[in-house]
Parts: sequence; C-alpha cells; structure tokens
Amino acid sequence: MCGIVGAVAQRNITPILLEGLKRLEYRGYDSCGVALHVDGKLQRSRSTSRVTELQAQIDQTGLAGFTGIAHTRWATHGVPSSANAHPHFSRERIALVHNGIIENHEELRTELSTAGYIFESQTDTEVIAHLIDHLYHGDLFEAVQQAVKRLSGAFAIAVFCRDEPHRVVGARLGSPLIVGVGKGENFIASDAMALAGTTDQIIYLEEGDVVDLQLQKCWIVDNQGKSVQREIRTVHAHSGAAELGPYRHYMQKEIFEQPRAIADTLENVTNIMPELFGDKAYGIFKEIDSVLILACGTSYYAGLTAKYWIESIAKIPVNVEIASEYRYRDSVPNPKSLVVTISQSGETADTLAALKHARNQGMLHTLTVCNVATSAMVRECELAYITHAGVEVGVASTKAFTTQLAALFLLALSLAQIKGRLNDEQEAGHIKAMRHLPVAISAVLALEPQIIAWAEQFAAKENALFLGRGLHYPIAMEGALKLKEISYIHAEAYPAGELKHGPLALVTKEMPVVTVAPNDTLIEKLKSNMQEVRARGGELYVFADADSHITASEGIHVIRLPEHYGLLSPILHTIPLQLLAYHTALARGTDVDKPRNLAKSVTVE
Ligand code: HGA
Repeated sequence: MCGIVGAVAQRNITPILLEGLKRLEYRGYDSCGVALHVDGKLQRSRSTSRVTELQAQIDQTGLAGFTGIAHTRWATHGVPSSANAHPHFSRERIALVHNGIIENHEELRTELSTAGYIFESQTDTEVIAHLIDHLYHGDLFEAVQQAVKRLSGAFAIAVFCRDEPHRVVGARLGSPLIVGVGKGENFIASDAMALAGTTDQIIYLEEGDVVDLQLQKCWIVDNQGKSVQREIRTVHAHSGAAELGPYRHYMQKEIFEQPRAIADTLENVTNIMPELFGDKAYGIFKEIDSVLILACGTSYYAGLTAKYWIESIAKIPVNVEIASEYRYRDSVPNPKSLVVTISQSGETADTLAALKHARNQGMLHTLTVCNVATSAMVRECELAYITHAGVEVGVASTKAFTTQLAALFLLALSLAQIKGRLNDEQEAGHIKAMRHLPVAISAVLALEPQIIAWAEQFAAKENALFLGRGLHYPIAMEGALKLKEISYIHAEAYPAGELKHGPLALVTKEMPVVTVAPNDTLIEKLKSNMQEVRARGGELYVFADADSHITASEGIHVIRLPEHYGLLSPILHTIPLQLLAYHTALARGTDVDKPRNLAKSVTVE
C-alpha cells in the first residue's frame, strides 16, 4: 500500500527518497512520485510505472534538492494516473503526500472550490494540500496543526512549503508514521524499513501527533497541541527487498522457505510456557476465560484454525471476527477475554482499529501474533509472539500464514497448560511433532511435480470449489483465497458437509473440486461427501494423507501427502494448496507476486 518518505538535509536527498521508495515497493503500489524544493520552487516527477522508471525520469531531468517528499500510491480515490499520483501541490506553494482516506473530502472539496482552489486530481488527498494552503500564514507547522483538526478519516501526511525551504511537517491519525533522526538532517517515513541504511534512530509518532522537522530540530506536539517528547529507539529494520535466488517468483521462494521459517519461529521453544508470549503472560492467561481473535484475509483463516485448536486442546471458548466488521459491530464485550490480533505486517489498518475498538470496550488483555517486531501492532499489544517468517514479498501470503499457525498452536498449548489441560507426556509429544515439522513440510514440498500436472488442467478453468472439514475447513478457505488472489479463478470453500445445502447445484464436469482429506476423525464423512460430488459428475482433486485409503479412480485424482500429522496437519495441508495456486497462476501468465488490484500491507481501511 501507500508509502511515504521525506527528508530535510544539507545534501541532495533524491537518492535517499528513491531508495526509501524502493524499500517500500514490496507493499504494492500503482504509481509513485517525488517532490523537491528547488531554487525557491516546488518541482516534482510522477510515474504510473515502477520506481525504477521514476528514477530514470529523474536522472534525465536532474531533479535534486535538500528538502522533499516521496510516495508510492495504492489508489483508493481516483484511478491510478499521473494526475492522481502524489505528491499533490496547492498553488505551487504546498507539496503533500498522504497515506489513508479522508472521509469528509467531498465537503472540504466543495468548501475549498468555493474559496477558489482548482482541483487537478480525483483524490481525497488533494483537499489536504489545499486546506493547508488555505490556512497558511507563514508557519507551516501551525497550518498543519489547524488543518488536521478539520480532517476525518485516517491519515499520515508529510508536507513542505515553497516559502520555508528547510522544513518538513508530518502528522498522523490512524495510519503509521515514523521520524528518522539524523545528524543535522531529519527524515520521515511510513515505515522504519524505508530509512534502513540512512538512520536507525527512530521515533514512532503516536495517534494525533504533528511533527516539525528542520535540520537541527525535531519538535512534536500531541493532539492537544502540547509539546511532547517521544522516545528515540534504535531500530535495525530489515530491507524490504530480498534476493530471489534460483526461484522465478518471490511467492515460490517463500513457499519453499517454509521449513526454515517454521524452524526459526519455533527456535526458542524447548518447552511450553506462557512466557513465550511475554513476561506478563502467566498472570493474563490465568485470568482470562475466553479468546477473541481479530484478523483479516489469510490471517483470519489462521485465526479460524486456532479456534479449533484452542477449543479442543485448552477447552476455552474462542470467537474469531473479521476485523473490518468487528470494529463497527455492536458486540458484547467480555473484559475477561484475551484479544488476539493476527497480522503479517502489524500495520493492517482494520486490525489495528479493531484492537482499539476492543480496548475501548474494556477488553484490556491483548496479544498479537505478528511478523514485524517493530510494528504498531506489537507496540500496542500487551503480549506478542513474533513469527520469524522473514520479509514476505509476494502479495499472496504463504510463509507468514504457516508461521502464524505454528505460533497459534503454541498459544493453544500454553493456554491448555495454564488451565491444567496439558500433561507432561502430551507436552513432550507436541514439542516433538513441532520440531519435526520442517522435515515433514520438506516432504510435502517434494510433491511439486505432481501438483504442476494438476495446475495445467486448472489453468483452463474459471471456477473451483474447495472442500475441507473440521480443522481443515479454514485450510480449504485459505486454498481458495490463494487461487483467487493470484490466478483470478473464482474459487469458494465449503465445509464438505454443507455441499448438499446449496453448492452442489454448481457441480458439473467443468467444476474441479479440490478436497483436503487428512486421515482424521471425519475422513469417512468426507468420503461420503466426495461421493456426492462424483454422483453429479464433478471432478475431484484430492490431497489425501497416505494412510487415508483414498485411491484414484475415474474422476478422482489423488496426490498423497505423508501419513496423518495429527493436530498439526493443517500446516502440512496448506503447502500443496499454495503450490497449486502458484503453478496455476504461472500457467495463466498472471503477475504472481503483484496480483492486480492487491497490495501487500493493507494500511488503509
Ligand atoms: N486516498 C489516497 C491514498 C491512498 C492510500 O493510502 N493507499 O494505501 C489516494 O487514493 O491517493
């Protein structure tokens, strides 16, 4: 999604801005731009192509300056076009970049048009530039503080003014923004990663903060206009980029990294103990009587899997809510509930808002499962489990999902232990199975050639059904989502027992039905559901555990996984579904790592 970088320095900052944009590229974007203060004027360069194209444009024009801002845009209001790309200007005096959505933009647009402002874009963002200009009387910091009071919605902004050449002002509400502190120079960005290699001295701005950046000064006021000191932390942010190595796409690389990612995520787990989630976990786990999981997309499916685990192992009731729904829904808060958020980036706007909503309702015990230790989510939750998937570049999540599952399984075991439902023998058995997971995943990855053969058949289809039961129903949902996201084939998942209540009407010879068939207690039921599909001429593609006694026959294609892997089986069954989606997309020639219309970290509502 959108990314911001800005700087005020005594050297040419163009390379820093472009490098920052490149580091944010992995989030996904449709256009990009840079604006600089050049000889008393604002100058900009924008592109609807990649950052390298923007760089080529800038190399040609020689755009350079000491003060400026840059942006990667993922359109929410207005098509991806040069005119809609940020930075936006107002009256050649104010330059501004913005992440988020301004909800009262129509009202402000009318008001500012009446005041004589001419709009050049369809974005909600442009109103902020004009509003700041309208309120500007020689002090940009003052004007921004006044302007943000008029905005509703979510924003992180960076602004500079033609008439104040050594100043960049930033503000945030609902979208992340950080300051990078340098020597005689200061930076601003939506993510510390953008400044890796420039400075590791980072201030995380808080909700409502407005910051005044000058060469020797970094001044912050809170939402009351009161001057505040925010801690400067040393942050070793990883680069957003990663080497592709022998792989064709990041998604393929990330699928094959899963044995390493899971091993790293579970590295410090020698026995089950609540402290794995933080120092205060013991007391909190003792106190809570239920769990509320908040997440979006793939992380939501990890949450659904966790519900099965926690309820069956720890016997604690679990609710799983889609964050974007929960945040606006009238729900019944339980202060004794543990609120668990799941997010790869830790910056997912809907999940952060849902967390805030839960807290406002008096649910104060919060835990996050997150892949980025420096993220807003980790900072805002009492407890955390950091997955060590490593940087995930492919928009369609793979290793982040399976490492989330590993962390959530540990949560289920830790809760079970606290509630006296895990004896030593069970604990030892689970730890052994977790330790063996990387080897078991490698065995499943070796099925790739068989999956490629199926993918060639899938590439010609426009619809697919995915079936699973119990613990593997969320895995079927994740498989359907993967296929949709990157191959653009319409795919839906159903709990297999639900087929006869509707979706069976869709089954014909043309409808491939992917079946997740672990050898668990529901296998016989699942076999009957498969027969219902066959009886209607549906073609079954079954991922079956070796010991499930499902054999190939007419209309039933089977790929065998290793023997049933007990409660951790969902992790193994995820792998072939990822490979199926990947190879189907490859056969259809889509942009696997950057599927259309999607972005990596979803930092807008
Ligand atoms: N609403 C703005 C910014 C969008 C954004 O933050 N995307 O991640 C626009 O559409 O330009």
